[in-house]
Amino acid sequence: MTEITAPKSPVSAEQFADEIREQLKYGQGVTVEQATPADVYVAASQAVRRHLMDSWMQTQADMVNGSTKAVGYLSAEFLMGKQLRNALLNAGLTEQFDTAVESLGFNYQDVIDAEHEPGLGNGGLGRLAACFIDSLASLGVPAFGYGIQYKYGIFEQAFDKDGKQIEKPDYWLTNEEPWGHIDYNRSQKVSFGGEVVEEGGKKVWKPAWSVRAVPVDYMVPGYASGRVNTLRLWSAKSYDEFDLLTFNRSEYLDAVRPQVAAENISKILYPEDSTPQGKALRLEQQYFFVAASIHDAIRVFYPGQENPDLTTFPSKICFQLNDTHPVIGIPELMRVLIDEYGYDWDTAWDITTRTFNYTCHTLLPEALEVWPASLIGELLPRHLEIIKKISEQFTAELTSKHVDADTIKEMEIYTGDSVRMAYLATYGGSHVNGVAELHSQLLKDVTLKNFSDVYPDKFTNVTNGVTPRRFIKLANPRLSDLITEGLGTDKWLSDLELLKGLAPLADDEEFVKKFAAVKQANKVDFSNYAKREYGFDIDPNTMINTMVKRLHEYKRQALKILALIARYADIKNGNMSADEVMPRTVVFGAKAAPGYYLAKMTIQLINNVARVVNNDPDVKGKLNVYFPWNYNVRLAQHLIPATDLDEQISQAGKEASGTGNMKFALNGALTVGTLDGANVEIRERVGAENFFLFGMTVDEVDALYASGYSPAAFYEADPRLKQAIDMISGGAFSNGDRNTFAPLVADWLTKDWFMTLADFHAYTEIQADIEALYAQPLEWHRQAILNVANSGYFSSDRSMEDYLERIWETGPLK
Ligand code: GLS
Repeated sequence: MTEITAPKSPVSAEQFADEIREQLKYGQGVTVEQATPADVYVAASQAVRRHLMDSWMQTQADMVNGSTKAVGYLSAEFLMGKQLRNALLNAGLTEQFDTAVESLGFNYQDVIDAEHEPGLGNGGLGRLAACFIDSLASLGVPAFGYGIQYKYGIFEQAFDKDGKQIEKPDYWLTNEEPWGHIDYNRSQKVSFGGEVVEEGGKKVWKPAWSVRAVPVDYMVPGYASGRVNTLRLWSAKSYDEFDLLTFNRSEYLDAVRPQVAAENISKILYPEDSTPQGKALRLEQQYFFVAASIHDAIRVFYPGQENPDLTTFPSKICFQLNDTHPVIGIPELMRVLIDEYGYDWDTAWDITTRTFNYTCHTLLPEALEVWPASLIGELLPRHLEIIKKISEQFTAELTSKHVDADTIKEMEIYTGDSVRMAYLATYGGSHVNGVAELHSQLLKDVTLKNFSDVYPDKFTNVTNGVTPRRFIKLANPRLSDLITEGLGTDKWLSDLELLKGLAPLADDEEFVKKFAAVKQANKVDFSNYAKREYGFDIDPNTMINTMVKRLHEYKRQALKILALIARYADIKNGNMSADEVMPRTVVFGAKAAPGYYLAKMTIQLINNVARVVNNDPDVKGKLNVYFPWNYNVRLAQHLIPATDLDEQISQAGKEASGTGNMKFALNGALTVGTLDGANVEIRERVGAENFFLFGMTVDEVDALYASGYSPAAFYEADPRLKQAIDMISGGAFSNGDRNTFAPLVADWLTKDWFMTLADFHAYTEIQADIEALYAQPLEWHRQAILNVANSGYFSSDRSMEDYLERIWETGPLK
């Protein structure tokens, strides 16, 4: 007897069909007969929103009237993925929707497909924010996600005939977008520029220009919690729509210039991941959403109060700084408290430091944002003054703690010509956390060592997690059903540690066979999807070996492609007998930042290797390479459940956590990976014997650097590596042209910052173990089941519980 606890709305499919029909008529002015799938998508989405409305309003009321501290998750990115299916699941309307839509004469998949995915994030950091707000709502914790409603999300990626990446704007708001509710009546004014003057002994900021921050509210329905939180994304609008005088002089473009300038602020998401871009617009964006959010929180928690007692602010809401992007919030809250509400410095500092906490998401020093002081001074002159004063206070505090002068210099927040945002966040908040055990340790030992020496208690770890609702239930319904069958309950969806109950079933041959059948069916589905969407002919009877993530040198897509070329050469040159070759389909997915030259060249190389390999009759049926363009959440949801082998092969000490690794393990893929980021904890939990570990450790990497790393020596020493690189240099993947990939090769042979060449041998060696295991399907799937069973820890619900306990000190709404 299986226990089903998933939410189910009492509304019948007939009633839901009527609601869609009503919405089509009264909301959109079309009949069912005239409606397209896109119309039905809008109507169904509006109908679901209406079902969630009462819970949404109740949650807000309970939050404002109750005494439970809320969480404000400040993030420049929220990579939400499609909304409809997730909202239906949480509203308990999935079955009704499917039936209703079919009864209206539509194919439900067409309706689902009509949704344009909002790509308001680059990768892991933005997707993590989306998982976190899902989990907070599911735990019933009052929370706001605060961010920006970019008009253009992450660019749409295409490949040209040479395999090069081209970027196209992703105008995701072309069609009606039913999820975001624009609330003009709750806008905030955000100002920039100008000067600071003294008036009556007080500092007064006289800004030069202002924009109107208009909130666009998205419901964040919890799973089985009855709670619906808010994701409030700010959109920039101009106060000066239009200058009529200028227009009347026929200077049409000049007439709209102020409007364009203001609206530029929320126009586009920066397509950077892990590396900052020193652009004024980016700082404007950061200040824009953070300032609007702080004022919004005061409005929400002190409704209608002229003189609120803001000493209670830290008990109403705590702000989590998702990386350095929102750190300007610290001086902003100081400014608001001092200049707008008249608090003295010390009181304001006390409130501010108790309100903010900071999550660091990187180990790459260049990713810790540093702003030129001149830029801050120009855009936010009052904030620069406040930052200087914070910095002075900090220096004095360090001196009183007997920190030596050199170290104080190293720790400076304001250096005279720049402002180090990570340092400001560390000093200005109560807690700092890394996102995986190893990462948090390295933050303490290396990246923020001075700070952890002085403030050891500030530092903590919260290992990332992913939401099982989207990444198992929605992405992998077959596996979900099998898990529910195996456990006799579906409660695992809100208590993922229950997956442990699957472990004994790994030895039950019947169950293993069912599990294998699920994977096989998912592979067939993916193969059909890839054919339909990309025209690829993927053989679902081969091992599906996936590497999907942003294209970064440290993530080492280069290692994968070099090993792949070596294997291609082995097969082609007859170095492997036919039965030695385990047929593999390698699937890549990756976007490169538009200005990242070597990353873009790596994409071009992968595409050209794919072209050569897939057209070579000598390797037919043994090795195939596909690179579906425009990797996004939707593609992830199709590809992850179909993957046999996942690649997490970054250089040890560089990937803060990774979250793809968790999604794959939870969907029954095995991982080949280094001891980096969350791989370490995944391996510990799933068992070392169920994880393909290779490569140097952090200490070995450091030692090799220290001894003088020479990539060329590795090239000379390993004939297979040499052959692979020589093939690239010789033009084997560029129609004989020797120059195409020369910069990439030169970089590997002379610099190779991330030691791809040094790890090549270990990586190619481990392939034999992988294939030996894959040749025993029952054993492979047994290990895959153990991966699923022991990955329950990597639920974002658990991450949220850790934050609640270690950092936020709050809990579910009463
Ligand atoms: C990132 C890290 O690179 C990832 O390792 C991490 O999983 C993610 C979420 O914590 O944050 N940092 C970043 O700037 N982009 C990321 O994806």
